[in-house]
Amino acid sequence: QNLSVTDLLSSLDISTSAPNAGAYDGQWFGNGEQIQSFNPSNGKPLATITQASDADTQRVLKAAKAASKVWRNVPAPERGRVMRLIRNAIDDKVDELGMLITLEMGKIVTEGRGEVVEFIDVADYAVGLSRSIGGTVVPSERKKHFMTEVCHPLGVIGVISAFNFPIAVFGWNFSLALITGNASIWKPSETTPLCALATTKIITRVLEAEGYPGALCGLMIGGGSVGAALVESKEVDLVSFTGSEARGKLVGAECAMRFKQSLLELGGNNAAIVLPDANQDLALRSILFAALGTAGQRCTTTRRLLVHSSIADTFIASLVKAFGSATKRMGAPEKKDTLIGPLHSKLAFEGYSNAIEQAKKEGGKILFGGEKWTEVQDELKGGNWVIPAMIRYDTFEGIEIVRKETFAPILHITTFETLEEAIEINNSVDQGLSSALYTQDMNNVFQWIGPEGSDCGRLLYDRSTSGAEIGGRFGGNKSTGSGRESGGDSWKQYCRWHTATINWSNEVGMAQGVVFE
Ligand code: UN1
Repeated sequence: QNLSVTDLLSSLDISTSAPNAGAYDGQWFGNGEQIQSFNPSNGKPLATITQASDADTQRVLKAAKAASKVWRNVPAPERGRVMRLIRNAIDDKVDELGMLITLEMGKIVTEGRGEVVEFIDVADYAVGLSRSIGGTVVPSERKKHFMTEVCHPLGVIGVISAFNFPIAVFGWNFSLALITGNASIWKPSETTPLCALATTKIITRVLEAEGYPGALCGLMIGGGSVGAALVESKEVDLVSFTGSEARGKLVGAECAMRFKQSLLELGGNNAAIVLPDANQDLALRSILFAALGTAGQRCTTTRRLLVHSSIADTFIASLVKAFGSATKRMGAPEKKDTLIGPLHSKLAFEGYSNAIEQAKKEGGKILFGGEKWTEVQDELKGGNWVIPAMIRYDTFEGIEIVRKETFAPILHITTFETLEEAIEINNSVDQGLSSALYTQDMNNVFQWIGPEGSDCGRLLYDRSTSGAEIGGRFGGNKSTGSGRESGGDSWKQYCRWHTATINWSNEVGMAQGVVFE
């Protein structure tokens, strides 16, 4: 914590005096345009990166493909051993990487560190999987036949990640891709390149020390053309994309046109529902974190709050008070007591302002915030600071702004009369990532997770919409996309699957009783 920015960056092998190469294929290089990475809390540049040029991307793609051909023959438990060494190397730098996330993304220290822990957790999970993955043996209907599912690596996994989880989301994909026998190529967000550089350096040093190609963890930093190279390349077998619905729709379509797999983790428009019998103290604290954590910039952030009309006025008044206390602790994210950091970019700032304007036009009543933060200390003047907003509506019906995801701390609030009505509102938007219910009645809980309950990929009860642990499959439904990442059986998506039938009789027995003689 007492390190200077330059010391911190140099402890992670990032230069602040010369441009850092932004492409890696076993060697570091870069011939594209130079970009700078900025600290979002004060607008100051952190370091310069030379992006990957078009030719550079082709070099990384080829190297990854070649590396995948080496790695696919390595037994899975050996892959797991290497994964464990990578996990330990990440763990050795957990505080430094966490602080880098804080500096470059803008999230507070505990959340930055927590994000690295999320990588370590999924790495542990992957190590375990490396001793257990495989298909099942299926009973054959024919005598002396053996039928089994066989899984093999897909080849090269392209990971396009977003600024808000600049390390963990790559960690989810990389860890599963590695133990299932694939190479990865990472295209991080252009605004968090240093997190990607530092992580790739740590991982590839381990790979090389163990005698494996560093290109198993390829990197290409750059903008849309680098992303397009990954999506369009024949060398890439699956694209795992995290980002906006608009962009994700195109990525999904481009992949489908090429018969390429895709995992899409797109927008969330997550609701929390508070019933009259809820533990209101728990609900309040849980919703406060879900709405304000990472300054409202998680895909799992609670964006819509539905409170039963009988408790609405008191509950909402308490939440306004809680927003007030939390906002007093807004400031430099690297300071220990800070709860709310800056927005990551100028673009997010504009998104916030536009959404507030639209909400007002549509009849929303601002209960808290809704403006730029003007009392900001001098040293933070260059940052993207806003006061988190709470906006109340008589109804969400016919209100457009509550139907889209604004990546900023804005909580839209309305009331309801019955659980059925609340579930209908929850399900009425295009997105389907995360959803939370607060109640003390178990019948409500089962209704929530039942066939007529929430349609989201994540169903929470007395828990925040955000802050998932890695053990469960992570992902959403509807316009949030398709596929699942991190836990559960998500690893299966990184494999190609075969059903193998072995006839060890001397008969040409047919299935379904067919006779062909
Ligand atoms: C994201 O915001 O893209 O559940 C991922 C959470 C985190 C992951 C969020 N574990 O909030």
